Amino acid sequence: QPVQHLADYRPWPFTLSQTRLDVTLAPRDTVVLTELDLEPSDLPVDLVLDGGAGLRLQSLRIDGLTVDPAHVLRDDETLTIRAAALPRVPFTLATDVRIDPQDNTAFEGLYLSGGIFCTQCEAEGFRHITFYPDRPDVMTTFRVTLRSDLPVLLSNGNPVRAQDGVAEWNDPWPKPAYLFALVAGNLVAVSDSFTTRSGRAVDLNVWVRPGDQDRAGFAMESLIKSMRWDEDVYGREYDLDVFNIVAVDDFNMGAMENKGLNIFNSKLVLASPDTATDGDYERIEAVIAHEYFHNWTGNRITCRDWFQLCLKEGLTVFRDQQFTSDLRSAAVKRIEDVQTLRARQFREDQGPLAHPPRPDRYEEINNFYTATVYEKGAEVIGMLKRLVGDDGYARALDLYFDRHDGDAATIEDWLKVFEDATGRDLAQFKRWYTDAGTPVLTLQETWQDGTLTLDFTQQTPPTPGQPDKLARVIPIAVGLIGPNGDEVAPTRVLEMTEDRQSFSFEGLGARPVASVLRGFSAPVMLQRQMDDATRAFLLAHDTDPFARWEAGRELALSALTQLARGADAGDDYITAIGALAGDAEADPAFRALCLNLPGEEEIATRLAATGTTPDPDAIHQARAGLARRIAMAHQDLLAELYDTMTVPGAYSPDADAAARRSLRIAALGLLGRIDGGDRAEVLFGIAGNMTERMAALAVLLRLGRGDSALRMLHDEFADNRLVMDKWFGIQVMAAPPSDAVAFAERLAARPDFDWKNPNRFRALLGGLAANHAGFHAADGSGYAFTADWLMRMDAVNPQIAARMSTAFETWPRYDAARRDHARNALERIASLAGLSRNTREMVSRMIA
Ligand code: HT7
Ligand code: ZN
Repeated sequence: QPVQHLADYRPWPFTLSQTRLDVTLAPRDTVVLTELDLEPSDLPVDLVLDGGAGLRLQSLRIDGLTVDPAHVLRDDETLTIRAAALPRVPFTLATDVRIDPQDNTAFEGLYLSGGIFCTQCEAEGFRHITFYPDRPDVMTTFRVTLRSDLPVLLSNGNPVRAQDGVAEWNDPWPKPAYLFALVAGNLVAVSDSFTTRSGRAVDLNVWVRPGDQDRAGFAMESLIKSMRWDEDVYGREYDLDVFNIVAVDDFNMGAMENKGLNIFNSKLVLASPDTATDGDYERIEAVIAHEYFHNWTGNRITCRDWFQLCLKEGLTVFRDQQFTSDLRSAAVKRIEDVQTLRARQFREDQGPLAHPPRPDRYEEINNFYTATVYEKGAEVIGMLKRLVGDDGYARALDLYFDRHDGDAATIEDWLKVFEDATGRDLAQFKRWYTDAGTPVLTLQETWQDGTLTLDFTQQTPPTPGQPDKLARVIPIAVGLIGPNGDEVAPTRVLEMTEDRQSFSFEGLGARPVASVLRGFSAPVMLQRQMDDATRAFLLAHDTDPFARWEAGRELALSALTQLARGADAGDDYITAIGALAGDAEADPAFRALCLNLPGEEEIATRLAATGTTPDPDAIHQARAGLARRIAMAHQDLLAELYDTMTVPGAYSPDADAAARRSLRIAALGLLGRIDGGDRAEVLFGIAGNMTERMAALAVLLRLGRGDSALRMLHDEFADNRLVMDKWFGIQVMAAPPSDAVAFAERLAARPDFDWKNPNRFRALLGGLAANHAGFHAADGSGYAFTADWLMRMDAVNPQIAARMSTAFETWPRYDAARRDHARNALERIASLAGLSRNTREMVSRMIA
């Protein structure tokens, strides 16, 4: 498949009014009978269907008659019926295809996971099931018959009948093939019901393997909350009689929003206090919501083509972020989202894989399910909302649903509803969708005669294929804090549209401190001269929780980058952070976020952005040293927090309880730097929940004294795949960097390193990539180990290999010796015979 270009979009020259599938399931030789009701366009054109060599075609008929083979062409990716063989009136095309789900290790199309037949069709998986116009703008109704002896047979839409090994499903809502799904297996359900606000009764089921029911209740609660929230906040109701969720162990991503039949990675469904952490619970709640919200933003309104992916993903991430903010702490959620954005999207934007939220070319669409499409796509919507206001946003969304229900839409359609609903011209704003790169916003301040002037400049560094960038619209939320710590000007959103622009605040009595980019009002990097005393002032007094946290973060980064360069620093930070940690008025989760030092990757990013080549070992030492100094300086306070931030009673994953645990764990992590791990040892033995056990284990592993805890965890949970994934991951992630690669090698040699399972593979390889100084070991061993495994995985599951190759995306910023090792590793992958399109595209972009 050659490079795909946005500019080449053409509508499909046929109309498809219904798809009927009849599937007889078997590990080998599954029979897929497909009937497509087609109508040709006016001009005679060939009928080109997607579907490659993996489909064994038994018969091809038009209106019951076999198509003359002379008119049929096949290549590796398509089947073509020449125009001469097609009727000029509506006709039915019937195919009989055989496939082997048992051999499908790529988990794309129909495959088997632990004896469960299931499908993954986004983005282009349906073409591995049958010949089809596998593109999102071809939407039709599906009627599906499933035949199997397995007890549970599910597909999209409403059940029509189920008896004697045959189940029929009818989906009345037209949909593209990527939303098709089927599941068949020995499954049991946790069931409930929901009545929509217009009175439709909906049966809800979360299907899991027998024995897992007692860990599916939280997923069901989350689903019900999501359904209610989408009615209350967006006025969106569910539109079928049944909503099914199925958990499977082998899944390439987190979950999939198939119409009425969401399929989930089991790690995002199954949770109990002894197996899942608070973070797992919060993520399950958010992903259940995300997939449910897709029913409107993605399914009822889908994407015209895959270039528009952020139309559904950015909006749905934005909606799930709003949902979590409403259910939990909005301030904490915003800080967490910004941390994720910086760690994943800013990193992507600074390296060779940078691309716009709406790319205009790709080779392999699966490589574009990225932080830029998802998280930056959500940030762009946040900016739109800030610019048009809450009312304008609500009007625009109502118009979007009214105007585009049933459509396969574009980013242009999306922006047009905002223009029409609010009267605003969004031509310049559109650059956020079409341009890659993170703008650098520079601020200079002047104070004269009671007027504070903020002079901003914006500049976006070149990214692959986009050397020059024009100015964007940047909403900059600003408030002013007076010298006594009171707010003298509440938040005001400045709209920057030029390369340089000044904004003045007049009539001020004394010089205030500007609190800039409140709420992280735009996804930019702010550069501003500020001394540590002023940062500490904002950390103490800012009324905007994000800006307050950010002041502490800047203080920490300022200390850490100086320490990593060999300078002496950190005293201001240590004093300020002690005051905040001891502020009993502040939310414990907020205090925990402030106490957690920036990670090594983030420090490296900051150093690189300010022109210093990051030294992973020096960064590791600097961070460990500062953590130790904080612990020494505040040991009484930290010990008190550790002792008092307990949560009485039975475990609950709610925000308040999780907040207390997060502060307790933050204290534990720091105390572990000076108590030799004694508290962690005790906590690991007595904690009744996985959150505290994992935190304790991380402390012990960092100190090289985790063996007995690891043994205990293994003895207790050897049969629990999800806990064992944690067991694999944390050993490498929390290992002293000099041991990380050796540990990874030892773990990879174990018989229970079931590497073809994406979760297990990600646990180990992702664990190593997350150990910054371990992955970037000076001898190149981290790179070599990772490259070896990527090559092995590529032959089995190209999506996973390509995705994990992003461990290398920052390689150009390191020293020459590391760069040589990384380039060698990437070149070794590039030269592998038979390398998949997925990994080839990623590696060639990284070494371009
Ligand atoms: N829309 C879903 C994306 C997805 C996916 C993409 C490529 C390969 C496998 C996949 N599994 C799921 C998930 C979502 O964003 O909601
Ligand atoms: Zn999504």
